[in-house]
Amino acid sequence: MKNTASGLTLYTFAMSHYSEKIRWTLDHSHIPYREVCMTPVFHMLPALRMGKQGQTTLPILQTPRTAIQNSPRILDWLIDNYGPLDILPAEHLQAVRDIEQRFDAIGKDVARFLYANSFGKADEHILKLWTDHASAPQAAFLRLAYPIVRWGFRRKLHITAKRADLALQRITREINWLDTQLADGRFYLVNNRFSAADITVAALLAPIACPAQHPVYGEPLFAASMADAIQPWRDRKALQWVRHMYDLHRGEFTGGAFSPQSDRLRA
Ligand SMILES: N[C@@H](CCC(=O)N[C@@H](CS)C(=O)NCC(=O)O)C(=O)O
Repeated sequence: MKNTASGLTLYTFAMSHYSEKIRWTLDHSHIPYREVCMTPVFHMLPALRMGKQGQTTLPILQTPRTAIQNSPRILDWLIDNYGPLDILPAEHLQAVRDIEQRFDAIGKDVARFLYANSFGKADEHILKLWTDHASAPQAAFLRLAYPIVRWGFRRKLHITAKRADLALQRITREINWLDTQLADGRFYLVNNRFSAADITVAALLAPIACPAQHPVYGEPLFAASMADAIQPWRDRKALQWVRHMYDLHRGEFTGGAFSPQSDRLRA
């Protein structure tokens, strides 16, 4: 297990786009951390205990003094404790945070869309992703309980045909917005410089853009299983931009949960 001088541990799910937003922020800012990828269901108790907010969501950043749940709050903490960060420039902070908020708001829709198009069609693949970082007993439990866990996910994320359709509309609206922003030829969303706005948008849309560098969404198997669902957006300028941001700025995953020898490359 990798120790970090900073004493930061980031609790994530490999698949979580909000987790990727923070992981990328830490990697890009050269802030040392250790990443612990959790297993769905088994994350709940630790998340409740660490977050102390009655919420089970990840990411959670455990610092030597406190644990911070919720990705915008983690960025606040990083500004306070590691600022100024070049991706969170004080003079353009409001513009960056507005875009962050805008795309955080469609995170649940992206997850809903992803699971609506995977449950019942790519269950083996979902199960593999859920158990990639599990212990043997956890994996055995999830395999057995998968139908019940899937049912729980459907309920929690309100995965119905109607809500999946609404998710599609809301994602499309933000993709249209991004296309409009990029129409004047700009490369970065705020002040012509790479920022947490670009990271948030690219991370939150990664499940749809499938950038090659992403340890889950860059998997050819995942891209193939979602090919029909994401076809309407695949070649949109906005999604090409996401892949371009990954090409240019994603860099190394330094938390230790993913390496060049990761599951994906071993598979
Ligand atoms: N607003 C939260 C949303 C995080 C979130 O929804 N995380 C999902 C994974 S992408 C999660 O932890 N789901 C499991 C759960 O709610 O128990 C943030 O920005 O951190």
